[in-house]
Amino acid sequence: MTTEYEQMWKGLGLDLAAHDELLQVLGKGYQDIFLSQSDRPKGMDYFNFVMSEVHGLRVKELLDGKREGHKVVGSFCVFVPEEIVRAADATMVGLCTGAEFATEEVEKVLPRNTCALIKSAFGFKLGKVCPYIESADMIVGENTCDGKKKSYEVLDTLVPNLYVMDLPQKKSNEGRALLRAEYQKFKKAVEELTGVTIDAPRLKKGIEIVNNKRKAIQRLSELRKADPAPISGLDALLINQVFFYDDPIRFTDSVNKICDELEERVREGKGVFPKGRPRMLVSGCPMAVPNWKLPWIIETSGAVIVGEESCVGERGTRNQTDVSGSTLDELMEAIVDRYFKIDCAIFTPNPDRLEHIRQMSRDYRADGVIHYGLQFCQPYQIESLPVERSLEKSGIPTLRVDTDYSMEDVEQIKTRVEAFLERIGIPACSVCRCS
Ligand code: BJ8
Repeated sequence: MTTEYEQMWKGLGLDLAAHDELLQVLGKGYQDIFLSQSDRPKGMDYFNFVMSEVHGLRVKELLDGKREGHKVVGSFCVFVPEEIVRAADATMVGLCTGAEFATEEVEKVLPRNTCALIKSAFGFKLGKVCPYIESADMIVGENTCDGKKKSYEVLDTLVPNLYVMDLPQKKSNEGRALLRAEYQKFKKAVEELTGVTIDAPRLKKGIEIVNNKRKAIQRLSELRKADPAPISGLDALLINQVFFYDDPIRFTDSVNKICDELEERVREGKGVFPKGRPRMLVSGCPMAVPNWKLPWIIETSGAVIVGEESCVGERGTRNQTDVSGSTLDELMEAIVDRYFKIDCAIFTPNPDRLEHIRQMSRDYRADGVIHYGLQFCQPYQIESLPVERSLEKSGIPTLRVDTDYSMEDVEQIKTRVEAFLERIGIPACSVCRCS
């Protein structure tokens, strides 16, 4: 891939040596974590291909699209409404935030005790290794947690095209009005960027494309309720991660294809792990590519992950946008309705999230919940304590894991996960790598 795309990466201003190093680490991690799994569905071949070309062919497609007039909008958060971007014939992509990079450079502009996700976004920019941020015509920041909000002031000095969207902190009428006003402003900004006026038919089309993508993911989630699980949590997470990069129509088709295969597996009672394997729900901070550490630890410790209460997972994809409206105002209102339901921990208070975790535990028949908090992520770390207390009180065993993107604590986390599985009564023989 290196030589084929070298000119393209050079043109984007990437540091070729550093980028090469990143791809090598990524490729090795992918090989060790994903390709080493057994009984993977055939449909994962497509996602393997996407991952092998995530900095290659997909970026080329975006650049080809730009030459034909399709703008690229980069985002860090599921509050950025893709429907509006699609309505203007532009493409939305998630920006790189899942690995440590250029830490020394990052710590010159951000405090050391900033969450790994934010530091990662800066590391990819400062280390010149993210082709997506360099391809983006507009980078959308959102005022969610304090870390992101304040770091966008710094990011604004590093990129020429940052657009910051304000977001409410409370699920109140005033909060909803703020979100509506911000989405109206965002629509206008996208129209200015693209030169396209968004009318009702265009917005309807945008909504349909994004709804279809979510519908396919919801179908996948539904299939993960089966025991034995027809797909590993790692592979399901990967599909959820690709959601943010791939062409939405092709992605929808590919997810539906793998779901056909998984349906067959469920019918035949076939699974990727033996029936009765302990079922875990992972809840908490989002996991962007290549943040696979915790799921890998969980699934090599004798459990299967059956759902993610996360923005790279069900928090990000569970609700659809009502497409029945016929006017632009009705459709914009439907978008506000849909996004206002996202129960990110930046909201205060945030009881819906706890209820959602409970609901998911029941629906996916989870034996336990593993709460994933990134160190220095105040919203999720603070919320994890009442979440744990409340789940435990209602008989749902919960383990809180606070970590970052380094590999230093792998053994320590593995020991804790294994002890957790033992605590919830998983026989010692299944808490090993052989099953
Ligand atoms: S809607 S979860 S994608 S904000 S991990 S940067 S919260 S300190 S990512 Fe998020 Fe949107 Fe919410 Fe979802 Fe801050 Fe925490 Fe870091 Fe975080």
